[in-house]
Amino acid sequence: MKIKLISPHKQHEDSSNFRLLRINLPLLAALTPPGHTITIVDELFAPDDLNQEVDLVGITVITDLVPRAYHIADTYRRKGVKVVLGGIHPTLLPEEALRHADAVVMGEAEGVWPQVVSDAASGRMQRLYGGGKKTDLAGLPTPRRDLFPRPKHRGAASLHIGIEASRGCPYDCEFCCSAQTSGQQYRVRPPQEVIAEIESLDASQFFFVDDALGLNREVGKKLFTAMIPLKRLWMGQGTVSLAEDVELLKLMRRSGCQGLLLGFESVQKDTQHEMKKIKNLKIDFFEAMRRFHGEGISILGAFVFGFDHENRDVFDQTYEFIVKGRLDCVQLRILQPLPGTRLYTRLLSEGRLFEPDWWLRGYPPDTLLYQPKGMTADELLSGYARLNRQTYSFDSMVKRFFGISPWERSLRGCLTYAGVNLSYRYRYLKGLNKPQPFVGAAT
Ligand code: B12
Ligand code: SF4
Repeated sequence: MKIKLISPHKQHEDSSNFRLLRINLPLLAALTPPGHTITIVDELFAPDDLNQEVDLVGITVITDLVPRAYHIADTYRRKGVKVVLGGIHPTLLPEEALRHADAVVMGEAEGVWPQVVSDAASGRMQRLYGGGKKTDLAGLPTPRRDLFPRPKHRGAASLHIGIEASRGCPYDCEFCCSAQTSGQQYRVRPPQEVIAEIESLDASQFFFVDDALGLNREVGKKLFTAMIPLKRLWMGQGTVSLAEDVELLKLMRRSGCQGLLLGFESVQKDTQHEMKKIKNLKIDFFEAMRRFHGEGISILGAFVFGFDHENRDVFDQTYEFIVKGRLDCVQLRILQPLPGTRLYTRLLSEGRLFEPDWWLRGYPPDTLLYQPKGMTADELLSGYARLNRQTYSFDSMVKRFFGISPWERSLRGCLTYAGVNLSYRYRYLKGLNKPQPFVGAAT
């Protein structure tokens, strides 16, 4: 069979921010039994050619990309091509996905994809696969990155290669679907297998796609120690609690860590308790930032606005922390009630969602989709817009730059700092980060 694996992307959105060579489709390709021809299309780099002759199409779907993914699926099905949908969104809403597919794979592909392919080849595909037990991460095949189309246009140099060292997250933040998709058990890949994969990469820098890198500190220390001689540069995402362990931070730095994306979510204590994410943290946010910077690790801090316990002071308090904590870069978001999360179920039962199936309409990420509680919709949207303006101002960029001493920042670090901050500023000025007032909100 000719199999095409597609990662959809919004056709109108500027994607200059962060380019990642993802691992899910290369992993799927590696799991495919021999005897089939596979192509991978990532629309982040070029739109899919919907006229190509293929026998089976597999599409990975996250909620943000549902309209485009369903459009591609419907187009192929109209031509008689069999379509399989998989990934986070079909796992959470399989019934909805089945309206646009011949088959849906729920959960991780490792245990089921070879079966899906052989069923498709013999014309006996079932409607629903998977949803069973989680994958043992020992012995995962090496993702077929060789099948990934390498972009040749400007900016291709900033492409990061995705790699994973763990799956799952023990926390259960109300707004997150991780518990339902990756599970609450934190599973790690054996460090020697991760090392072998890094050694096989023809790249000097990569990005760990793990939700919570280094959460198992013992395994994390083994991994980072073994990475030191490889002399690669990397970034990843983790939780603020990593800063509790200075030895771990030192090993991360020595293994080539350039920066981490950390979900601070909120600076207000009541909201932190509402989320249950950060309540057992043994150090405060400022001390955490001092420790990361002390090891030369840059921090992209992520904050979310619109939690029920939050009041309108949160914007000034967040800005104060961003500047005093000298955050290297900042990602600001309005809370999004993703389907399948406890937040979604609660807001739906409280009658506070403006449109229960909002993801089918393709709203931009910062649309206010529900009636807030701790402040009015107007206060939330205008406070959020003000904070964006302040955070991405040149004044703030200059003040934050000195978090890590300029003598400790490499030339590359300075250029990255400028590049990332300017691209966020550009996004904001272009309106991508401006909140969209939603018709129906009580102001
Ligand atoms: C790396 C990452 C990014 C990267 C790359 C995005 C991407 N689309 O890959 C960046 C930083 C750009 C990013 C951005 C965003 N992200 Co993000 N991201 C991740 C992260 C941390 C890892 C993804 C990954 O590679 N996982 C490892 C692979 C192996 O897992 P997987 O993709 O789930 O694939 C497995 C199965 O699902 C299945 N599978 C997947 N696809 C398919 C397809 C078929 C046909 C089959 C059979 C099986 C199958 O098989 C795979 C192997 O078992 C996940 C969290 C997570 N742990 O998954 C969040 C996550 C995907 N992101 C999320 C969100 C919300 C976003 C943003 C919307 C944030 C924002 N507000 O801007 C944007 C959207 C950008 C966009 N339009 O692409 C949410 C999605 C929630 C949802 N309901 O869809 C997640 C799940 C985080 C979370 N827990 O909330 N993200
Ligand atoms: S810590 Fe991060 S990945 Fe884990 S449940 Fe909370 S938001 Fe999701």
